[in-house]
Amino acid sequence: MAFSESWSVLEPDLETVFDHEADPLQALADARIAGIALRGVYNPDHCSGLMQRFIERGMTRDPEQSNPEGKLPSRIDIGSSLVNRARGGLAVSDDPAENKAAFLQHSASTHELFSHLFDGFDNPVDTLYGCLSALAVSKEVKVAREPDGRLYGPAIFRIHYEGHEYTPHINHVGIDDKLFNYEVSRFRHQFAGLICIQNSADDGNSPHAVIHRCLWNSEVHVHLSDGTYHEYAAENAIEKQQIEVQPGDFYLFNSGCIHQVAAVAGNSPRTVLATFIGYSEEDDEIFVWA
Ligand SMILES: O=C(O)CCC(=O)C(=O)O
Ligand SMILES: [Fe+2]
Repeated sequence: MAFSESWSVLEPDLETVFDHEADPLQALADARIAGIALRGVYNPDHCSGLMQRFIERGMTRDPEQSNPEGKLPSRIDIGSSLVNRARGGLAVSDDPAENKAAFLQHSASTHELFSHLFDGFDNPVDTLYGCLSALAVSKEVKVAREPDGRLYGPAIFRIHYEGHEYTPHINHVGIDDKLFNYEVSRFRHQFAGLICIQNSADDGNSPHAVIHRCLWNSEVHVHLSDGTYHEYAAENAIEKQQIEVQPGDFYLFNSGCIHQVAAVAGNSPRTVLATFIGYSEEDDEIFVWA
């Protein structure tokens, strides 16, 4: 059986990926592969250097700080999140136009922050975009933007503390979030592209993203909403694949496939540099945002 017919993770380098798939992003869009991992694209020492900087500058909390009643947030973001600002906990209004203006303004501040945040280290956002560009065949990878040129935030650091879990879900601006007033809703497929910055354990017990070979459909939606997805997956023998990564590894998957990450345990927050990616077969642009 050809590698591309098996539901696996392509790795470890670009050459291998292109050996197996002439157009790896199309393979992801078709859910023929679970994901792509490119190992060691970012210096692990710079990963730990950045974590230290975030704590020193008060951008995230020191995991040693006590959290007796578990009241402190289990996830801290550095950057702008479209979904959180358009319709989630950081929305400023009930008016979608006001939320959009506020999101784009916040995104501008993220561009300013990221222009100096990495001073003294390699720029991990550039590394992530470089990986995507290398994987894109005849398409141009760009920071997502509105037709008037206003840019979305280019990427986000998500720092996950003890207890933080992603139960099975999808991420798709059109299908799931219904944000049709944003340019990124034009894309048929949505991917997630990340760099692992810190695992919550280095003994193999850190949680990682698990991708299910199951694209969103209305039947699955019902099971996701009523909490019976696991039963549905077992009954239908849905394949799944864990994308195991180490600090400095890039990984990419179709976020329109059901995916999950188990709860973080312990005092080392699981940290990723994360993006979403809009992709359509016939579109010569690939938009990236967070
Ligand atoms: O942290 C991860 O590996 C994936 C989180 C996630 O669900 C996503 O980026 O869509
Ligand atoms: Fe997700």
